[in-house]
Amino acid sequence: MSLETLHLVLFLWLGVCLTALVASFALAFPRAVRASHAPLSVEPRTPGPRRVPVGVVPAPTRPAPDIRVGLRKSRVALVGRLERLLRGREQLDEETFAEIESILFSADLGVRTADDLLAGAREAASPEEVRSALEARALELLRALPPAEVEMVARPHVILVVGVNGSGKTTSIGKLAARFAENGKSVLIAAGDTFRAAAIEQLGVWARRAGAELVKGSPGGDPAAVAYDALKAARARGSDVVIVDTAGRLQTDAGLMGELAKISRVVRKEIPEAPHEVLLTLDANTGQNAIRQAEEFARAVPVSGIILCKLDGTAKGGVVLGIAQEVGVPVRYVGIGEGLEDLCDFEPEAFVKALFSPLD
Ligand SMILES: Nc1nc2c(ncn2[C@@H]2O[C@H](COP(=O)(O)OP(=O)(O)OP(=O)(O)O)[C@@H](O)[C@H]2O)c(=O)[nH]1
Ligand SMILES: [Mg+2]
Repeated sequence: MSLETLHLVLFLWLGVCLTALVASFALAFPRAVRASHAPLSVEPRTPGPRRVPVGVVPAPTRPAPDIRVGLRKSRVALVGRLERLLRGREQLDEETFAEIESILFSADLGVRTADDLLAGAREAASPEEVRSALEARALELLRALPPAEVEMVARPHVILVVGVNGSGKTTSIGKLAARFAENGKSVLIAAGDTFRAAAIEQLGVWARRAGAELVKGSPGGDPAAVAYDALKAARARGSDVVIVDTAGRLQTDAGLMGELAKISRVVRKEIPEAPHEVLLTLDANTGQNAIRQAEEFARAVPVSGIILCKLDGTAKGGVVLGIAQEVGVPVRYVGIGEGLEDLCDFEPEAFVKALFSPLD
């Protein structure tokens, strides 16, 4: 064997030894070896809380719904008639004021609210200024309400939804749940309407659309027990929000109104400060009767906010002003359609501006 061949064999043998040494080191201390090549991934990843447990979350990038669209019928009824009345008038006389009052009545403002707004109209210097004087007074009425914002301090944040039959509870729960889910909150809905046969199924459809979980009892069961179970489940799972649906009931039915108080009591057993919000759904089509409903429901449970539903289908949007003046509970949301996204935050400025804006 030549000297060169001997060097080559020696060199190869050394290479084999070095490779074996590195390999055995890597087996003994895998992390150290990997760390020299790639950034160290510290701990095995434990899955974080699932923010949106079930279903498909709607795209969060869609534009906010336009309250002007929902108030179109009301605006036509109010501003359209005002414009026709005042067009070409030189001055404001008693006859004109009487007609303005009747227009306010027909927009479902109620006697007290209409008179209040009329006092604003009397301050207008000319017919052209009547609309803006009414608008200014309406805004004053709405600004007198307590602020509608609610801070979510507890986990789960518990919302009880109440209202008369068909007023929009279940639909609004779907819309609310979707909003929470879009904001990264995990939502659990309690099917507290055990009375109407198809109610649980209907709520299940909304829960799936919104990306929320559903806790249900048996048909005809005790709604308070369903709410209690839902709270327990939410605590166990670490859900952010629990929304409790309830069966529709007439505000004059003392027995069923008592049932709402019972649901609140039972919920408090599990979480003493719950429910953190009691939202009352009112159908805007019912006009002045909505005010009576709000008064009665507020007597049975501590109503913290109102969802005014179906504003898109009615010219009675002015009822918001009556609610503000006579019930004193803030309107939190406005429903302007049957879709998941058809829920507006109630903002006094935007609402009044949309209600009194000139017709296009
Ligand atoms: N146009 C329109 N329709 C709505 C709105 N909110 C609810 N609805 C419709 O009103 C009807 C009743 O709504 P629900 O959500 O079932 O009302 P509910 O209060 O849960 O009814 P009960 O459970 O029977 O007491 C449904 O046909 C909804 O699609 C809204 O903002 N606009
Ligand atoms: Mg319902």
